[in-house]
This record gives sequence, C-alpha cells and structure tokens, in this order.
Amino acid sequence: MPGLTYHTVGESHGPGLIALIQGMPADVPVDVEFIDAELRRRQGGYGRGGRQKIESDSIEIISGVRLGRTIGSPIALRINNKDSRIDDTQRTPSVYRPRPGHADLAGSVKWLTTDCRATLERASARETAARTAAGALTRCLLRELEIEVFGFVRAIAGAATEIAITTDNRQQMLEARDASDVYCPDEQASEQMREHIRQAKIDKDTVGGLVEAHIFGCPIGLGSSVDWRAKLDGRLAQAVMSIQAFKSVEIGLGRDVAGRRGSQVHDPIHFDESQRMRASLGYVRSSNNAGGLEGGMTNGQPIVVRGAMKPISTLLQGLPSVDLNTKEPEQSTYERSDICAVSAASVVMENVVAFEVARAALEKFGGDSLIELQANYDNFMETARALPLDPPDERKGPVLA
Ligand code: EPS
Repeated sequence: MPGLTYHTVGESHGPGLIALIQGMPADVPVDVEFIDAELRRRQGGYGRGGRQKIESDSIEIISGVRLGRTIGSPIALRINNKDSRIDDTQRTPSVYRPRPGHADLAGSVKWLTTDCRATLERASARETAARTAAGALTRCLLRELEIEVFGFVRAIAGAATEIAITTDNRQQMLEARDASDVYCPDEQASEQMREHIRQAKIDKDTVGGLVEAHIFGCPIGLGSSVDWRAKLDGRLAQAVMSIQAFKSVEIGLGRDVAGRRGSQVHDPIHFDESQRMRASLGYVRSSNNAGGLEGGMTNGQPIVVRGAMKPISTLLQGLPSVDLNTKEPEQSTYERSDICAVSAASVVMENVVAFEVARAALEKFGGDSLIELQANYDNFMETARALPLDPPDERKGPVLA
C-alpha cells in the first residue's frame, strides 16, 4: 500500500475539481473553515484577473470524513466551478495560436491535434485549487504534531523583501502578510510590488516572482538518506517544480551555495539544554543555510523552500506565434487571465510542501489513527531525547514500552 498520496481531477472550465487523498489516518479533525480560507487566499492577491470575481472556492466533502473527523478511508474534496462552460464552443472556442510559455504547443502536438483547448483546460493553474485543498487538509494533521507552515511572497518582478522569518517573529510576520494584498510581510516592498503589477497592466504585460515557505516544528529525521525517492528535499523540489509556471526551486541558501566556501555554507552545531524539549532536541544552529535539510532528512531547523514563478504566459498584447493549421505567423491567442498570480502561487506552494512533510511524517511514525501516530511520535521523541542509550553504543531497543 502506498503511503499518503493525492490525485487531482478537473478542467478550468469544466464542472469542477476534485482532490482525492488516500492514506490519511483516522480521527484527524478536519478544519473545513481553514481549508476554505486557504482556497480564498489562493483566489486573491493584487493582479488577479476576472475569473476570481466569478468563483468563490470552497470544499464539499464527498467521502472519508464523519462528524468532522477523518475515518481512514479515501477522502474526496470537490470544488465547483461556477464558470463551467467547457462544451460551449462560443464562449470556450478552439485555440489554434499557441501561447509561448504555456502548455499549448507541446500538448496539442502530443495529443495529435491543432486545437490547444483541451490541453490548456487541464494545464491551467485553476487545478492548483485542488492541490491547495489537499495540502490544507494535511495541515490539519501536521498541526496535531505542532508542525506549522508559513508561506509568503519574497519578490515580484524587480521588487523584493530582505525580511528574515524566524521561529520568534513568525506570528507577527503572518499578521503582516495577511495585511498585504500581495502577501508580503514587508509594507514597503509590498508597495513596490504593487507598482510593478500596475505598470505591467498598463503595458499589457505580466510579471512573475519568488515565493517562500517556512515549515516550523519538524522533528529530526523526516525523509531519508537511504533511498533517493525518500529524500525529502527531492520530494519538495518535485512538489514545487510541478506547480504551474514554476521554473526553479531552492532549499535554504539554494544556488548561492555554489560561490561560497564550505566554512561559509555549513551551519555550525551547538547544544542548548534549554531547548531539549523542542523538535530540534536542543541541537541549535547559528545559521540555517541548509534550509532545515541535510542528507535528505530534516535536521530540526525550519525547512526553507523557495520557488521562482515565471510571468503568466497569457499576455494582452499577445506574443509572436504561428497558426497551427496554416503555419503562418500570428500573435498568440489572448483569453482572460491574470497580470500576476505570484501571491496565489505562494498559497499553493505553502500547501503542496505541507503535503510532502505530512507524507514523510506518516512514513516515519505511521499508524492507522491519530492516537497511534501521536504515540509513535512521542515514543520516538522521548527515545531520541534520551540518547545515548544506556550503555552507550549497545542497542537495547527503545527505552520506552
Ligand atoms: C485560474 C483560473 C483561470 C486563470 C488562471 C488560473 O481562469 P480563466 O482561464 O477562466 O480566466 O485565471 O489560469 C492560468 C494562469 C493559466 O495559466 O491557465 C485559477 O483559478 O487559479
């Protein structure tokens, strides 16, 4: 049986989207208000287009939940599309002039047609609503292990914030982020970001940016150094890179590791007895360039993941393309879109990385119910805290029954 998995179904202008989540233990309280709030945040952000005025995304639970708690069976969450018109060829016509940067050209050749419509309906970032719902559901589980995720916008076009997110300031950062319509906790940078979006709109253009997620409270040892498929950094990279329009993923210092010496990259290890009861077990670091991951495993520091989103490929001015039927030069097709969806993408990223952390937590601690999972977690933490086992270097098995 595979561990925690999810699938999404749905097209942008079909009747709706579904997230199917399997492998969630029983007894997890499902915070529908929280999931819906994440969906609403995903719809928002300065620079979004007309579609979000039509939709009001929320989940309908089809299966797997009874009286507000998971029951261990597959969970299906449905999000309805109000702008459902996939078979209306007047309002949702064929597209023969592919948009550079979108899936249009590659998809239509792949599925042997010159009409890009079918490809773009599924490739649309509308699908990220289902991914957000799946990830937000797993955050209901992570919460029970005191693991929290915080996502925000680091940069839009040329405007960036240098703000540092720490365990101590994260609540304040969350409030500042939620007060910003570009989801950036730095007021001054937010204004500059808005200005870039305003200008792009005037120029009939689009802008991209950088988004970041910080995951607090991960115990040491999620993921594995043993099998490449279980390395948590690799899984996070796949999850983030697969978000529509993402072109790079970084963990911690990211690409900046390349130009520095080892002494300027690796985070010195100290022990602080007063933090022994925390998820880090008291192993503190004076920096977090590793972004909380060493050897594909969590090391007790916050996980830091950054993703770069390209500008949306649907431009009001169009871009040089060809008609796939005539092969003659034409501007690419325009249809309603966003000027900037970086803020929305920060919500998507926050939730897809949460899903991967939940998956790794379930692999490590297991259990069919939340009670069993928590007992396994507590047992591990208590044993790890008690290291070295007595006598040292001799395996006697867990110290706790
Ligand atoms: C999206 C809905 C879509 C687009 C956007 C994401 O709505 P519509 O195509 O009906 O205007 O705004 O899709 C894309 C960015 C894309 O590349 O297709 C949403 O709900 O997030």
